[in-house]
Amino acid sequence: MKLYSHPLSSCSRRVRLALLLKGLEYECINITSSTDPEFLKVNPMGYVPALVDGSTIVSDSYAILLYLEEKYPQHALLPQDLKRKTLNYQVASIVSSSIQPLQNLVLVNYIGELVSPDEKLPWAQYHIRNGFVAVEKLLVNYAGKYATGDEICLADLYLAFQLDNAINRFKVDMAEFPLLLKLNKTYTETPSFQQILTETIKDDPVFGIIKRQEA
Ligand SMILES: N[C@@H](CCC(=O)N[C@@H](CS)C(=O)NCC(=O)O)C(=O)O
Repeated sequence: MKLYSHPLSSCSRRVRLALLLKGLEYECINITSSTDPEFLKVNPMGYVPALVDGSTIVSDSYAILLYLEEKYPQHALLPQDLKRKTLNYQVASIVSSSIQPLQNLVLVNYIGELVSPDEKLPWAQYHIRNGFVAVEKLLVNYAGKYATGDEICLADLYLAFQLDNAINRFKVDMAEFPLLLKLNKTYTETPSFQQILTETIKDDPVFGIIKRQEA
């Protein structure tokens, strides 16, 4: 298997954690330009992640994770219980549709250029907060050690790296999200999450433009 990825991409990190949990070996190819013609042959969108598994090419983390779950069922990422399974779908969808695209670096940079550099941070914080308000309420009666119980599931893969972005990159005030803060503490103390969180590349053309501390 080959994974086209970037160490600081939350979308790539979700997939790398799934591969790690499922014990799957892969070659990791770091993409630092979304206009790389060779990469565009793999994913015409130019976004990471993209997975090549034999003759199967899958891009978009949600599709990749569902593909991995079906093909490699070890360390299941979806609980059997339908209510909890549906919660996992909801959290994944909220993060991937209603938070991450609104705070991705390309859009945040664009807001900075179009409106003002001072608007980048409030823009990102506003959209992250909206999503977190919903997720905190959704999980309040279901969370255990992890988001939807005591096992690491799909929702955790989405939340962990979105929380890292919110707290460390966008300095979101987390005081109103006690459950999410507790989950974040658990993630940062869990070795598999730690392994993915600590991989970085400094200064590259795509992600280095806005440094983590400045965005
Ligand atoms: N829905 C896609 C979003 C992918 C995405 O936004 N990837 C970002 C990194 S998290 C990216 O490739 N950014 C580089 C760029 O936009 O040029 C997924 O979940 O995989």
